[in-house]
Amino acid sequence: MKKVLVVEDSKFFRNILKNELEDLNLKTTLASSIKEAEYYLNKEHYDFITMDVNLPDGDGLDFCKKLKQSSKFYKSQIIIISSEDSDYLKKASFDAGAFSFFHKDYIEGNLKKFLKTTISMAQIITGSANPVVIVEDSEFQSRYITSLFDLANISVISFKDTTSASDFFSNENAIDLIIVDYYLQDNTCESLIQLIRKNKFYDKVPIIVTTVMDEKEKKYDLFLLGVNDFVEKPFDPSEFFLRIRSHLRIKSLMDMLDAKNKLLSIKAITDELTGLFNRRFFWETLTSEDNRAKRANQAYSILLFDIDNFKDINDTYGHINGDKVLVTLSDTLKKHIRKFDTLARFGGEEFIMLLPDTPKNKAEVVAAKVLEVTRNIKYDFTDKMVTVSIGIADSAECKAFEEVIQKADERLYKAKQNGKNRYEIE
Ligand code: GH3
Ligand code: MG
Ligand code: MG
Ligand code: MG
Repeated sequence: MKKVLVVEDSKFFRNILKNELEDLNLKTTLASSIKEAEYYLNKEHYDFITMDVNLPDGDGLDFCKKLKQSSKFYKSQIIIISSEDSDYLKKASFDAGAFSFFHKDYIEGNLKKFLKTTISMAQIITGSANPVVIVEDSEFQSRYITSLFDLANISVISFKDTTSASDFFSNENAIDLIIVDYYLQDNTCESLIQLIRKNKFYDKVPIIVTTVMDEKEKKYDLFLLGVNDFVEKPFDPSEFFLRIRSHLRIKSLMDMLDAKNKLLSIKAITDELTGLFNRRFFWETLTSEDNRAKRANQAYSILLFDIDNFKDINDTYGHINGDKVLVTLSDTLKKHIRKFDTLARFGGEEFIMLLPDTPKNKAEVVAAKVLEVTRNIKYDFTDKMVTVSIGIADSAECKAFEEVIQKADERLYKAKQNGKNRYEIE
């Protein structure tokens, strides 16, 4: 249950406030002076404070400012309540970090509605998994925005100037939203926005600019720089939450799409059973390596290998155990290849390896290693050794990459003819 502290010296208004708030299922505590309010605030946290301006032991606005500046109390949302309804006082309230401003005549029915909307607005914001970044040079404003996010249970990372923010945005940090003040002490926000939009990592993170200006041209410019929305100060919390909600929802949908696309593209190049690259990916890799090797005047090798007597394994131990051999062999070989080598499943029980910058005399060493590693794998369904035969060819002896594969295939056949569990290189 949310808690409210009413700070009001007039008994009459205290009762009005009490009645108003009680309908809301909020726990209400009454204080008639700053001193009394401090006593309650030190005992427990209040989500909201209604603050009278003229209090017997001081000024409500000053007290508001003091609370907002304190790292202990700044999270309480303060609603200034006054019998005076001037624009000056409203502005002073927001400058003091107030959450909202109410005229005393306007309380009945309206304060309740306001709090109810704000609380439910804050609760409808879902889908933010990462923090929000605030770049704001005014400590008050920064705290105010932070407190709005606190209500919505969203964590905040804040910066006071473009310099420290620039450092942050030069790196890759998982965040869901950026809120930037238009006028910053060391600069306007344009250069920072350009920097953020230059970093591809942040291209789907919405940017909202907070502003007091209503200059259309400037807004157009900012839109063109990649700003997604504007919020004018002082904020109307409900509008703020609605905007944040829609931006966070879009961001989370885009994240979902991104994750799905990533998965799809991984799927498109991966062999489902073994997790190795598939044939299609191998062809693409081979094509680009062939180009690269020609330009660099280097030779690459191809190892084409095939499990020996695999049909017998299937027939004797069953297809499931046959699959187990394919998976175990793949997992084991994956661990033994170099980072820039490509291992793929080329067909049923046939594998292919591309070794960049490796002439075939060096590839021979790799082939010997593959034979040895394969022979040493232990399976739980048989004590028998599983072996492979390998054909080796390199690009130095061929005109085109198709020819390299063809040669490797001929030598694989030769290895089978010559007794299997061996490689052939000529
Ligand atoms: P060789 O030593 O000459 O290569 O003989 P082999 O028995 O390994 O070769 P063959 O081409 O006669 O048989 C290959 C077998 O591999 C037949 C096929 O059913 C099996 N196979 C192909 N893909 C898979 C698979 O994904 N899982 C399983 N369990 N078996 C497969
Ligand atoms: Mg008073
Ligand atoms: Mg075979
Ligand atoms: Mg075969």
